[in-house]
Amino acid sequence: MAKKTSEKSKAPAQQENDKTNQLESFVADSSGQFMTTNHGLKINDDQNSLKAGDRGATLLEDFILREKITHFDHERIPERIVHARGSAAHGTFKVYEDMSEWTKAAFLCDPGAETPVFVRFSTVAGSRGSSDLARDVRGFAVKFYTQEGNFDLVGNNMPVFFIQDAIKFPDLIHAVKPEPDNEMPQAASAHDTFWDFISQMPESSHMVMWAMSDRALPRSYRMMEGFGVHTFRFVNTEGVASFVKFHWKPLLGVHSVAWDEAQNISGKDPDFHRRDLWDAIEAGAFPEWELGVQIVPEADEFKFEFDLLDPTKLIPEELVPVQRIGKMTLNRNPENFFSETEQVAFHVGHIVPGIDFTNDPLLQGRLFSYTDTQLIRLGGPNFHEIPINRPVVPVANNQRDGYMRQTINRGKTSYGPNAIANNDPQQAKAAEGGFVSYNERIDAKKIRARSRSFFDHFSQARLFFNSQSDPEKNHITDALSFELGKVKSVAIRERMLAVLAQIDKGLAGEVAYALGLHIPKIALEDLNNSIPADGDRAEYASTNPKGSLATSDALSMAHTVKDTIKTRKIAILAADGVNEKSLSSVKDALIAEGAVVHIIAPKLGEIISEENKKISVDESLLTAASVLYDAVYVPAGGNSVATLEAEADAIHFLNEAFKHCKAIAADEGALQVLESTYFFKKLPADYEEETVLREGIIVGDHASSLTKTFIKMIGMHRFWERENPRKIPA
Ligand code: HDD
Repeated sequence: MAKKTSEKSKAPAQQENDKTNQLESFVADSSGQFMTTNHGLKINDDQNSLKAGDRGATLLEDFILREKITHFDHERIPERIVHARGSAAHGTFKVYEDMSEWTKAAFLCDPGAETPVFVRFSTVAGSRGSSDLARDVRGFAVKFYTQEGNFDLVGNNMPVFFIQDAIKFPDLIHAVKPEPDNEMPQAASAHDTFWDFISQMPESSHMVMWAMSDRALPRSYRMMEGFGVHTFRFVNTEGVASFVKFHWKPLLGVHSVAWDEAQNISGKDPDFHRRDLWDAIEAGAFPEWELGVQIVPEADEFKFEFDLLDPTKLIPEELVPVQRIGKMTLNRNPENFFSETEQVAFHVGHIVPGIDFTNDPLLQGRLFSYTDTQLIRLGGPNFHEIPINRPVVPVANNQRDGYMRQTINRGKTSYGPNAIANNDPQQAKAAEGGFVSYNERIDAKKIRARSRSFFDHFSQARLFFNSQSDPEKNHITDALSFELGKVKSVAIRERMLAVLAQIDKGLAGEVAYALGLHIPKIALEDLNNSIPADGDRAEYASTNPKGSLATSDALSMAHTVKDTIKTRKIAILAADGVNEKSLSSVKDALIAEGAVVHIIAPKLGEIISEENKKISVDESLLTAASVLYDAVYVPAGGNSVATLEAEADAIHFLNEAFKHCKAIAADEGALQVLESTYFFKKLPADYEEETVLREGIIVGDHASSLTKTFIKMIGMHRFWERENPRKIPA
C-alpha cells in the first residue's frame, strides 16, 4: 500500500512529529464499534424514528432523529469563491543541496530533512461539482509543514496572471463566473462578460495567451508545471536578499489533451483528473515534481525590460535559468475528502524565515484575502486548528476563544507583557528563529497609481505565441475562435480582435476570419487599461515594445519530456477469437514499462481467445471511450477482427483516437479493422516504417519490432502534426 511505503522510508525521529502521524491522532475508524450519537450514547435503532404507534406521527422527543437531521442539514460549507473544484494528496519534499547561500529557510538548507506537504490542485472558475476538464487555469497549492511553521506556495500552472493589481480581482472573477442573471455558463470563460472585461484589460493579454493554449487542458495534474507567479524574496542569515521565482517541473513532462477531447471527457468522466491522481497514488506510481528557482540578485532588479514586481510577466529561462533544487513526491491519498481537501486553508502569507514578499501589488492584495475568506468558509478564526491546517510545530500565543475553539489553554494570562506567567509565550530573537520582515527601504508618496514599468502589455504575450510549435499556435487560434464565437456581442469580439492585433496580426487575422469579421482599427491608446486615474486615461496607456527575445523554448510543450509511458492508459480492443499471443505480448510489454492497460470488448465479462483461453474484460465499448485513453492497440485473431470491423463503436473508438492524435497500433493480422476507419485512407501514399513516428500509426508483427515502436510512440504523447492535414469526422 502507498501509505506503508511512504512511512517506511522515514527516519524514526522524523516520524514522531510529521504530518501523517499528527493526522493519525484525529482519524476515526468505526470498524467493530457500536453506532453512537455524537455524545457517545449507543444507538439501538437507526432505521425507525420514534413514533406514536407504528403508523403514528413522529415525536419531537426523538433526539436521535433530530441530531442526525440537524447535522445533515449543516453538512455543507460555502465552496471556495474561486478554486472550488479541487483534488489533493499528501507527500514529502526534500531539497537536493544546502541553499543557505540564498535563504535561511531551514527546510531548504538541510538535504537530510524530509518536509511533509499537502498539495491541492484545482480549476478556478467552476463550482465544486464541475468538470475537471474545463478550459481554465489550474491551481497548484502546496503546504509545506516545515519545522519553522507552515509555508504555503499558492501558485498556478501558468507563470503569470490576468491582472496587475489585486483591486481588479473581484472584477476578473465576476466576469469569468457564470453570468449573474441566468448562472450560465458553468466552468467556462467562453461568454460575453469574460471577454467584455478582458478586451478592456490589455494587461491580461499575456495570461490570455496561456489560458487559450493547451496549458489550460492538462492531460493530468501529474503532468503540469506549477509556478509561484509572483517574484518573492529569499533572505539569508546575513540578511542579504535576492529575488526568486518558484517553479514546479513535473518529471513525467508537461502534456495536454485536445479541446474536443476535453469536452468529451467532461461528459464521459468529469472526475478524470481527480481519478487520475487518486489511481496513480493508489498504484504506487507516485507523482513527482522538482522545485525550481530563478534567483535574481537585488542589484539586478532593474536589469530587465519588464518589472520584476509585475505579475503579468515571467522571467524567460534564457535570461535566468531555472535551478532545480529539490523534489516533491506525492505518496498518499487523503483519508477523507471533506476533512482534508475541502478544509485545507492555504494562504500566500504563510511564509517562514528566509522567504519574504515583494511589493508586487497583486501579491500584496492576496495577503489580505486568504485569511478573510476562511473566516466565512470555515466558520471563524480557529480554522488553523483543523487537523489538516495545523503546523507540525507547537503553536503558542495569546489568541483565545472564538467559534469552535479546540485548544484548552491553561493558565490565567492571555496577554503580554505579563509578569504572572514570566512573559510566556516569549518572543523569539532572529537568531532563535523569530521572523523578521525584510528591511526594505520605502520612501514614497501615498498614491493610487501604477508604475510605468508595468505598461508593456503585449511583448511577452507575443513572446509566448512566437515560442509555440505550429500545432500549438493552431490550438490557440482555434481556442480564441471558439471562445469569441460563443460571445454574442459583435462589439466585444471586435475589441478583442484589436487586442489580438497588438500581439500578432496573423493570429488576429485568422480569428477574425473564423468570426466573419474584420480587425477594427483601434489605436493602442484606445486600448488603455480601463482604470481612469483622475479621469486621465493617458496615464494608463499600454505600450507595445518589440521585446528583445524572439522565442523561448521553455514556453512550448513541444520541448517537454517525451520518453516515458509510465501511468499512460492504453486500450486494447478485442473480441472473442482474439489471438492470445498477439494480445498478451503487447499487453505485458506495456505493463512492464509502467503503463495501465485495459482490455475493451463489445461486452463485459470474458472473451475466449483463438486458443480457447479466457481473458477478462476491463471495460465494454459502452462503458469506455477513446478519450479516456492515451493510445490504442488492436491484436490479431480472425473472429475478433471480424467482430470489431463490423462494430461501429470499435471503429468510432479508433477514428476518435486518430482525431485526437494518439498512437495507434495494430497487429498485421488486424489490418482489416484499421482499413474500416476514416483515417486509413487519409494516410500518405508513401506511408511505411520510416513515417511511423511522424504519423503515430503502426501496423506490424507483434513478435517483431511493433511493441518497441508502439512504446516509443506512446512516450511521444501525441502526434499533433497530423491533426490539420488529416482532419476526419469523428
Ligand atoms: Fe487566489 C484561492 C492561486 C490571485 C483570492 N488562489 C486560490 C487557490 C489557488 C490560488 C491555487 C486555491 C487554494 C486551495 O486549493 O485551497 N490566486 C492564486 C494565484 C494568484 C491568485 C496564483 C495570482 C498570482 N487570489 C488571487 C487574488 C486574490 C485571490 C489577487 C484576491 C485579492 N484565492 C483567493 C481567495 C481564495 C483563493 C478568495 C479562494 C479560496 C481560498 O482563497 O482559500 O482568497
